[in-house]
Amino acid sequence: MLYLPSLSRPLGVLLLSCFVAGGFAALDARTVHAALPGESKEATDQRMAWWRDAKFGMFIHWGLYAIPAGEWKGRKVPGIGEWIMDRGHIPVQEYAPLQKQFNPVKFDAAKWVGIAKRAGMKYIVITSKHHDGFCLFDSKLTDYDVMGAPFQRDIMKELADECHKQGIQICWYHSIMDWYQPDAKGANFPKYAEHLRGQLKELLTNYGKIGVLWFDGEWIGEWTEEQGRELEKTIRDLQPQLIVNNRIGKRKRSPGDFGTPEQEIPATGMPGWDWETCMTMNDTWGFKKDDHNWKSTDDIIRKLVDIVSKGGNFLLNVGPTAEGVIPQPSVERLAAVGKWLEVNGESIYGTGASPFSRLAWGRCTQKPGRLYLHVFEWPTEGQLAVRGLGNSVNKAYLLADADRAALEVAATDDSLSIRLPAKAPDPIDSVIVLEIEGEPNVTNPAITQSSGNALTLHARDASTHGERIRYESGSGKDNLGFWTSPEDWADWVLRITKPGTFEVEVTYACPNVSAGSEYVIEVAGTRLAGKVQGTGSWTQFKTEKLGTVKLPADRLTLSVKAKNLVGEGVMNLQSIVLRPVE
Ligand code: FHN
Repeated sequence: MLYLPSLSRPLGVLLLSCFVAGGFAALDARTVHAALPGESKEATDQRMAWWRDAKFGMFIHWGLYAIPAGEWKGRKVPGIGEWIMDRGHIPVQEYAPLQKQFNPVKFDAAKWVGIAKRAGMKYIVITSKHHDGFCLFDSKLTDYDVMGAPFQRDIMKELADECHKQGIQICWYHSIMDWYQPDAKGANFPKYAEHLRGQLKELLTNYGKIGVLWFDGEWIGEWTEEQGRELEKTIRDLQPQLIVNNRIGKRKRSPGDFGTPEQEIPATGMPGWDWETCMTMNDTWGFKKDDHNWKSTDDIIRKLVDIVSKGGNFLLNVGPTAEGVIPQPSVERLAAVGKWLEVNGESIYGTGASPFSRLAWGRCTQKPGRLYLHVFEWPTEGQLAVRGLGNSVNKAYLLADADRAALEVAATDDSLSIRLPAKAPDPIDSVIVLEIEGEPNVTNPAITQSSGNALTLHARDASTHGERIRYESGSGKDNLGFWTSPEDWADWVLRITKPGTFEVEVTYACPNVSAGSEYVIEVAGTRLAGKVQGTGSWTQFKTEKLGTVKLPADRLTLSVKAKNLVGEGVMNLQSIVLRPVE
């Protein structure tokens, strides 16, 4: 009995567009990691250690959708390739026969694993079953699997064996949402949930040690946090060291070990918990023959560095063809990333997040006693400025320099100046190693006066204090956001060299429904009170004058604190400008 289309698919599409639009990812960004109930921090750290060190993995979306490859009955179907059944409004009884065409004669597990290894990827996450319900593994619980296709080989077994052989961690993606199984919607869902558990048992019993179970399709109404928690217990009984993503629940305060922002890099990472950005190399997860919009190698390397500098992992996708071939543009880019990692891998694998909130010329990663400065924009005048570092530097050298010849470092009051050769070792990202004493001691550099003596305190330069408030950017935002607790606040350090009286101008956004919160700006003993007005939305910014302050020649701290919280958030604060009064 084949499952006929149901409401869940259009609903799924609606939800997906929300996710892809970043709405969900933003929601995802607020997920707070909750350690496995009853597991000690030490045990969690031990279980997560390989994944935290790995930093870079290969996502593989492969299945029947690679056969139509974005086209159905001569018509191009918009959207991501693995959703063709939904976007193309293809009934299951028309789609499922693709199984009898699935014969990827060029599939070669050793070749795929070799591509991942040469790219410097440490784990592979492959779609054991995507939303269409087709299983790339030999399942005794359905005939809608690869053994029922002409290919008749257990692809997951071949890939898992090769990964174990070559020292790459094999991981399973598995979709909770299932457009094929008749019980996967409505009243019979508990029966499908039993089927789901059974297949996960197969995947965790027959293929050796599995690194990660990467759930997806959890947004369907039938799936609950509670079911996620129950399922987590079941699968951990099978493989206690297993790592699970937060989509086993509903991606909020869910069960699971790490957050999963998708197609985006959270502006300030996700401080205090594990997270992984997953991203396509073009615009589709599953293969589409007409999608040639490949990201450049530069872009991919800088995304990897940006993500790792913010404390995350990068899961980069490939979508193999129906014949079992990873597209050549993907192979070329991965090989180039691997070449860069051969020279600079020490600054990526096993590193921690940057101690700096922002660096104009690049990013930073760290290991005990070492800072790795990733210079994207090589300075033309031969000097690199590093502001706000309080540590003394024992040595600085280029990571690409096998001799580790010392670079000249000059310290001024709140910054370092590193003399660099005229030519960057790598045009995409050149890494400078700073050997420092002790833990990094970094303060946000003081904001200094412009030529007109004004000071611009931008959200991205603020120090934030509290659980939720953080800098966010993208999709019309460039502000302090998630200000959902009145206890959270922000401040800036100012260096006033030309004292005087300054007008205080505040630029913020706030939907009318959330307006009304009161706040106070304090600097040099003066307090200015403000009340948040509605500006129309979280991304419609308006500027208002709050009053004037007298500032002496000194290093000062300006703070902004909420007195109360009226709506969902205090405001999205973009900047505070101190403009000298003539
Ligand atoms: O609907 C899926 C989509 O097809 C793809 O698998 C991505 C990858 O993370 N996950 C879902 C959308 O969030």
